[in-house]
Amino acid sequence: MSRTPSFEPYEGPAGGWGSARSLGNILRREGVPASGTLVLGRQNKVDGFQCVSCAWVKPAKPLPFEFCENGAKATAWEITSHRCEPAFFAKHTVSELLGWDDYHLEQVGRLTHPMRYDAASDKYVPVSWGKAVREIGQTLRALPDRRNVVFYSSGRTSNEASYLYGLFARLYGNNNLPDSSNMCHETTSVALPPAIGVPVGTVALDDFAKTDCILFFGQNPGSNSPRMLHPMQEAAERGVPIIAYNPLRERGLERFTNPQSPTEMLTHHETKLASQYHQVKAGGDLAALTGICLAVLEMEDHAKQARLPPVLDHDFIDTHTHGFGDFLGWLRTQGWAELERRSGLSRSAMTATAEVYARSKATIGIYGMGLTQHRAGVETVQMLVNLLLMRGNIGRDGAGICPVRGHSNVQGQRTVGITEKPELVPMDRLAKQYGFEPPRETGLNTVEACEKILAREVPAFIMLGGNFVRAIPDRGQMEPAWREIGLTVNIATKLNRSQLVPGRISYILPVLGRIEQDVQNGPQSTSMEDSTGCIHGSRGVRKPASPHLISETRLVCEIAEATLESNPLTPWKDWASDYRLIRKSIGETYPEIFFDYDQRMWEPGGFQRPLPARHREWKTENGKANFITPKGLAEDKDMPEPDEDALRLITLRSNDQFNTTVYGYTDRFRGIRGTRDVVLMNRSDIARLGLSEGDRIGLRTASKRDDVRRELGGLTVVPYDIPAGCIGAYYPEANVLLPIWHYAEGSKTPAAKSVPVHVYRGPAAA
Ligand SMILES: Nc1nc2c(c(=O)[nH]1)N[C@H]1C(S)=C(S)[C@@H](COP(=O)(O)OP(=O)(O)OC[C@H]3O[C@@H](n4cnc5c(=O)[nH]c(N)nc54)[C@H](O)[C@@H]3O)O[C@H]1N2
Ligand SMILES: Nc1nc2c(c(=O)[nH]1)N[C@H]1C(S)=C(S)[C@@H](COP(=O)(O)OP(=O)(O)OC[C@H]3O[C@@H](n4cnc5c(=O)[nH]c(N)nc54)[C@H](O)[C@@H]3O)O[C@H]1N2
Ligand SMILES: [Mo]
Repeated sequence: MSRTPSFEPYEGPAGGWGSARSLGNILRREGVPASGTLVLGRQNKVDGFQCVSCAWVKPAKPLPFEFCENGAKATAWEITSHRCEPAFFAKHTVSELLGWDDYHLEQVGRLTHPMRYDAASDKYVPVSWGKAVREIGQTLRALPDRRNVVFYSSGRTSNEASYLYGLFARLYGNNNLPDSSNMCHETTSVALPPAIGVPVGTVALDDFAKTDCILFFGQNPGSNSPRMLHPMQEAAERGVPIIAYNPLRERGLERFTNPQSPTEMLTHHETKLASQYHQVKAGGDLAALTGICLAVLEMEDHAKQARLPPVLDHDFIDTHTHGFGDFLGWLRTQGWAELERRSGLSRSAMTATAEVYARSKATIGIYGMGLTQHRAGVETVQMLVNLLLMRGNIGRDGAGICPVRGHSNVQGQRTVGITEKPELVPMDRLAKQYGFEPPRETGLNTVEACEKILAREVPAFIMLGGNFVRAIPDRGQMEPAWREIGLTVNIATKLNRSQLVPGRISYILPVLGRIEQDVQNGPQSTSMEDSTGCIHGSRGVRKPASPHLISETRLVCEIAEATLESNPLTPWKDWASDYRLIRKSIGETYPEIFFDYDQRMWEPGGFQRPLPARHREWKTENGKANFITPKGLAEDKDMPEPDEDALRLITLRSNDQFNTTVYGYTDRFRGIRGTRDVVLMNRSDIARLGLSEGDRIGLRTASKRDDVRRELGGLTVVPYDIPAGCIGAYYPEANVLLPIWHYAEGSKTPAAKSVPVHVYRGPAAA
């Protein structure tokens, strides 16, 4: 692969030929044989497997190829012919591997054998499954204090394995079940329940066909949920306005060529997507949304004066909502100058959005990390709800709120009990079902688990998937602390950095991926929930990468059995042999959602969990949808204000990665090739700071709270169309700059989209 850096604007659309070429490259590189490409035809189909990439809807009537460039890359990554075997570990010390980058680590291939860290040789050495599971069980059992043992999971794990993992943690004695969603849509899970009574979005795929306005805040479908571009394209072609708020001009929001349409490909047909594009300042959405609400209110005032029909949906507001009076009072005290300053947008831009919104009969509000990963993330999501409620846009066809979830089963895990919050779990039912007294104390979320690790108080950390050490903030401090954990268990499919920072006892336990056949007592299937609350079955189709792999579900059962007192009500062996029994148990714990689970999960399109807000039943404390007034607009008290030189760093995903998995060094849509070590900067900032294009610089966190040095060097300055004062750099490389205390208030989601930093010129990093 060419690693000569180049920076040239990309002229193509999202999708199109660029997408077809990029996919061809990765299939070749991963050595996927022709038979492997047949696997793609089973992706997201009834009786096939659910894509391991994002959580976007799996439609009832799929396309012939219901996958996108990045979904196919994720498949190729899992079915790769490369292997990371004991011979590889025999050749390399862990210290040496620590110098490798994320791309090269995962590129070694699929893990094949259980491995245990040997401190004397600084290498991982093979171990038998029996020995590994026994030692983990004995170590956990022997711990004098179980309160700070952590059970992390990443959002790819199936409902079946997740349910048992949550049960295991609770039987063990705590609710320390942080998951990747703590770093991502936890803000959604905290913001939505008091507002509309559900923790998830209310929009179904059908709504895209019925909507007449789409508002898009801080989500990048071209890279992170490309199948979403199909319903968006259909909407755009029907003339539906799509309004984007994003500091960067993301190609996937601008134009799209459907790579699955021969005509579009041959004629280079492009659909223009966004009809308005507003480059809001990072963290400026609370002000921007307030501005749109204020403009709607001004239109209402004007309509009243002119005796025109009202702009607000008064019937809806009166019948269904609470808090409108307070909200209105607050809104009337907001001044345009302040809103413009904080959002970085003009009054006319916000008013232009309001005008389209006010004409629409059914609006969908979509958002992603651009809203959730900020200090005021919770209030910002609630402000988007306020805007939708003003015109009754929740609980009606073609309308609603649509958080675009990340990992393919991150939503389902939460539904079946992966949470540190005991109030979200039917503990009384668990108590009865399994004859024990579940812990009622709130457990640790991701940030709190990190704090405990920094305080050297965590004796053991189990990681069911993911790459925790690489994904979390404050890596510089976390890695040394991580080494002092007594036991770290990495349940994984590929080599990653978390495994290279071993605890005192450390294991790598390799498991089957979702695309692989899982045969226990007969072939098994699992299930996942997509972004729209639909739950689907999934059946692996490929031969496993190695005969030594076991399934995640079985592994959870084996570790639980080796750790816990035996209990006839928890039949770990039976569960591991036949996953239908797990689904039956899930159905007993959650009868309202998972009745007839085994049949319904194979329905085309899956089955939708009950979402009362979809039909205007509000499961909030007061039985109403609530307008929630923010405390104020001072969006980020961690930002050193006023400080001319401080910049807001947005940590970004490229089009060639899935979280910490780096597929390559081509961020095609942003025209960045051959490197990830860049800082995207507005030309005026480059000039103001006395820099030039191509300079090598470093970033240093502007911390007001502690004197920890957080630095990242060796970055190349790339002029970019990004608002002045905001800069971009890639995640996870930039995580070393993100302080653990910089998170969204209320949800503790790390505020990865505005890290206060200063630029320094200094020695280039290695
Ligand atoms: N191929 C691929 N697919 C993925 C992933 C992946 O890494 N690769 N990750 C998966 C996961 S776990 C998740 S959570 C999702 C993430 O998907 P997204 O939610 O799209 O997350 P990001 O790419 O981090 O950032 C989203 C967008 O927010 C914009 N943004 C940044 N700051 C602001 C702001 O202050 N305001 C506004 N309005 N916009 C802002 C950025 O420019 C970017 O376009 O995708 C999932 N799907
Ligand atoms: N600065 C900054 N930090 C961020 C973000 C950001 O935008 N900016 N985004 C945050 C978000 S949204 C998220 S979700 C987190 C991601 O955090 P995680 O979910 O913890 O990380 P991933 O990179 O998705 O995990 C990749 C690893 O998962 C393992 N894996 C893959 N498939 C399987 C499987 O089927 N089973 C098992 N057991 N293991 C598997 C592989 O070994 C691979 O190395 O990062 C967060 N961190
Ligand atoms: Mo995520």
